[in-house]
Amino acid sequence: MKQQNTPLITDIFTADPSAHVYNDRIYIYPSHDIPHNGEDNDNGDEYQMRDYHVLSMDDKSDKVIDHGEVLHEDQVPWVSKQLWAPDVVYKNDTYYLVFPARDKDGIFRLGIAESKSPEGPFSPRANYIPDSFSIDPCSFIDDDSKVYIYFGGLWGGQLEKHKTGSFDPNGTEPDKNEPAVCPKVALMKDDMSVFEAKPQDVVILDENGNPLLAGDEDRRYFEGPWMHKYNGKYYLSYSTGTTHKIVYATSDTPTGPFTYQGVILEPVIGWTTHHSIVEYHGKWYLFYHDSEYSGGINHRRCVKYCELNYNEDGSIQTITPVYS
Ligand code: FUB
Repeated sequence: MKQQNTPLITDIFTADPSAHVYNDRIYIYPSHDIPHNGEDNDNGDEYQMRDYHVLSMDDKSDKVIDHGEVLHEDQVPWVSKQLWAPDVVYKNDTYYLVFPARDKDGIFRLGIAESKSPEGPFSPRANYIPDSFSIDPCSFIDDDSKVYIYFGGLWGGQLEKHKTGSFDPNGTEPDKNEPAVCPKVALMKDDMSVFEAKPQDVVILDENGNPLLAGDEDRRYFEGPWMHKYNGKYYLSYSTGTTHKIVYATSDTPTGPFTYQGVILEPVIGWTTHHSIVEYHGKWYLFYHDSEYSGGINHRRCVKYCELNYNEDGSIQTITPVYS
């Protein structure tokens, strides 16, 4: 298996890795960062991705395969720009790539593209999922085969602009002492066509049972949700954005409420941090990205991985980034 904490590949920049095990291999569905010399801003305009590649690896060799371009924005009728962090779910003998992008009005939506192979290529649907918005979809398939889509991201991801139930270009984050904006979850219909119902808030509570506050930037949700199940508990992990951590909260149900638990990954080099968690051959792994290889340029990121360990009580051991 590729050496831990080193870029999986370096001939293109990759970020936002969603890792899954299919056919005894780890498949990684990342964003594809495009180098340019534009400036960064709070709207995320520097993240100008136009296509997706699929990577895969196993623990028999150190070779990571880049399966090439599997979807390009020019193939998707509803998209104007910015193919951001995707994920994949396998159901109905089909691999569904769920991805965010701006529609023709500049509003982020979630779309679906399908393939019969985990390697793609993926064929996009003509329209985005009705009632979808914002970014960073994580598709979680539960033991009963129900598929939940968790999503949402503040600032460039526009989550705070949907507080009223529709897009408000002037929407802002709540005051510091008010409950934070929640990530969203929607159950997919079994045929993966549409959401069963409108997306719901995923509430994250503190140790006293109160919703995390908007001013609690060390713990409140910012973007990049991931869901996994361990010993019967649901673990929601996410980025805190402005404080650059990957943290997690747990619940006995997939829709919460969740209770904040702690830090999984301390800040990495680069502004964003984004991850996924996967079990492979009895070990757990964290896939993440950083900007080490580009010398700290925020929009030139590389996907890496390392092992993730649980304590006996089910808590996750905090990882401090290691550099090569
Ligand atoms: O890659 C673009 C955006 O940066 C993602 O959607 C966020 O999670 C952050 O990683």
